[in-house]
Amino acid sequence: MADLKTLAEAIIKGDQNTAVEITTSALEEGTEAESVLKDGLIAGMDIVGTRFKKNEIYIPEVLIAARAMKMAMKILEPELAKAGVEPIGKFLIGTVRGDLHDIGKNLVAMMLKGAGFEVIDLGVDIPAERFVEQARSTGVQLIGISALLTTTMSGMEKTIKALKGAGISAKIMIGGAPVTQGYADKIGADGYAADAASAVDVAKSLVA
Ligand code: B1M
Repeated sequence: MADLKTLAEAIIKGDQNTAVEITTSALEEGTEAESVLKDGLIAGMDIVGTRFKKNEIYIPEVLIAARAMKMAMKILEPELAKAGVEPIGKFLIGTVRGDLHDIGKNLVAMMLKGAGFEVIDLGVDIPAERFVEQARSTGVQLIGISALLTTTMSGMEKTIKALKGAGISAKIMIGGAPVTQGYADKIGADGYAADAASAVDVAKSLVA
């Protein structure tokens, strides 16, 4: 019988073969897809997030865990869709215009997926108008903007103004190495997170 605790442990260790094996056998044995997601994959990623926050593990371990989660999710996603399992929220994310840094943004996106969000990743160098257009067409509840350069940070303010000006009601959170809570408050963002694990906590609190 597939053991979801062992599945969570495989995610924590970043053991993608075991993660895929247990996910497959759990589904074959008739375990509900939602339970595999919550009690196996998300349970594992929760622990990864907590350890990352406490500096017990570092970015490479998080990336390896996220890769294992991604492989297992490939098997699980069609079953979740069949079962009509809703994500806990829809999150649109991108790196601001003029900025090509995406390692941190990708990590945030992976952790959000790990926590049960549906993530629409626009990529890098995203102008304000594209955020607006995509927010409108996808109907997301949350929008995340990342910036790594002091020279591109002002693009976040422009993007927030454009989103609010267009009447988009989604909550907006920002992050990236030069960004601070003070800056987030100044430009009218609804949330700020210093790292990928905290981004999950902030996102959850904004959709609650
Ligand atoms: Co760039 N770069 N870079 N770079 N680069 C920095 C950021 C820099 C600090 C290096 C330095 O000078 N010491 C500096 C910025 C200085 C400043 O503005 N204050 C810099 C510069 C100047 C530049 C160029 C201008 C260099 C040049 O060409 N002269 C150029 C700009 C290009 C452009 O964007 N237009 C440039 C280019 C590049 C590469 C393309 C070579 C490459 C990017 C590759 C890629 O991303 N695909 C690169 C890299 C790798 C870096 C460093 C070395 C590493 C960044 C990184 O990935 N960190 C960086 C120096 C450094 O940080 N040591 C540097 C790891 C990542 C996991 O952390 O992105 O902070 P981070 O993400 C964290 C948090 O910030 C947070 O969570 C993440 C995970 O915990 N977070 C969010 C991020 N987004 C979030 C969003 C959220 C919430 C949290 O909510 C939505």
